[in-house]
Amino acid sequence: MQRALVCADRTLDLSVPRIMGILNVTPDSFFDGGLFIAKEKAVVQARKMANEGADIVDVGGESTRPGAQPVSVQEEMDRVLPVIEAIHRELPVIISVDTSKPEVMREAVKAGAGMINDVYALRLPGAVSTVADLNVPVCLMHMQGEPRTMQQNPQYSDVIQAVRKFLQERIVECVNGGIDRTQIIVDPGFGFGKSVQHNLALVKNLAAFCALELPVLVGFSRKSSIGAILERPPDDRVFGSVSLAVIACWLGANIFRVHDVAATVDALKLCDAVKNSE
Ligand code: 8Y7
Repeated sequence: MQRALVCADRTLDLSVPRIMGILNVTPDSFFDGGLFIAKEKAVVQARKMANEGADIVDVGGESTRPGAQPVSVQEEMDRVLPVIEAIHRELPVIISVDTSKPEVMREAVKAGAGMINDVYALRLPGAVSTVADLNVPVCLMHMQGEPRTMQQNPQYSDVIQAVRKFLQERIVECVNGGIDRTQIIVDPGFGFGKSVQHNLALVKNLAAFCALELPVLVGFSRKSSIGAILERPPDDRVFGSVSLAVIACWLGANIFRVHDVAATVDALKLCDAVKNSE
């Protein structure tokens, strides 16, 4: 796997675990929705995450929560572009834009984003050619079905095989469409059309995704599978989230999409130190 990603005007060295802090500028996200609608509040939260050690801030303007309402291109741009511009101006972090819409990707990169995070893995029309053109790293995430219905009894005959095959096919499609292979990040997509047992199997078998020899991103921060096992609401899932991050780090994940930056940074520093010991 290559050791660095070139994110427009900033570079992400992958020789150590990297933290992507979550910044939702949506009124309906399950945990922090509505809190950071105002640009100023968003920048304050981004600065807090950067100070705590976030390397990337993932700015999203459309909730992918099961049952969430879709938003128009214009509405999504109105939400994310001012925030991206302000963070790019004020902070040294890499900005990732969490979107599936090619128009939003293009404008976000103009505004200062250096990475695309697409839960549809560039399956919307025009998305592959747009990213090929923009030449920034892109995270391809696996999702079974679509957000509205994906958690209604998800089924696989072999979840590891299915996710791996999907990611391999998306990599081929992206490379054939002109995206440099060294710009691709893969993500098994915890919670996106998966039961608790599917999610656990995906963590345990993370090596299957590392074997693709591309950077691996994981996101389980405060997700419902943690709640199901711990019987805790989203507010009380920090320890659970950090525990899974440590396991994934141990198994080779490179980038961690989290709400709780400070806690995850410390845990992963220790995990990495043990990994690199004799
Ligand atoms: C993920 C994600 C979400 C994830 C990547 C949530 C946008 C749901 N989850 N992107 N986005 N991976 N790459 O609970 O797991 O944060 S939204």
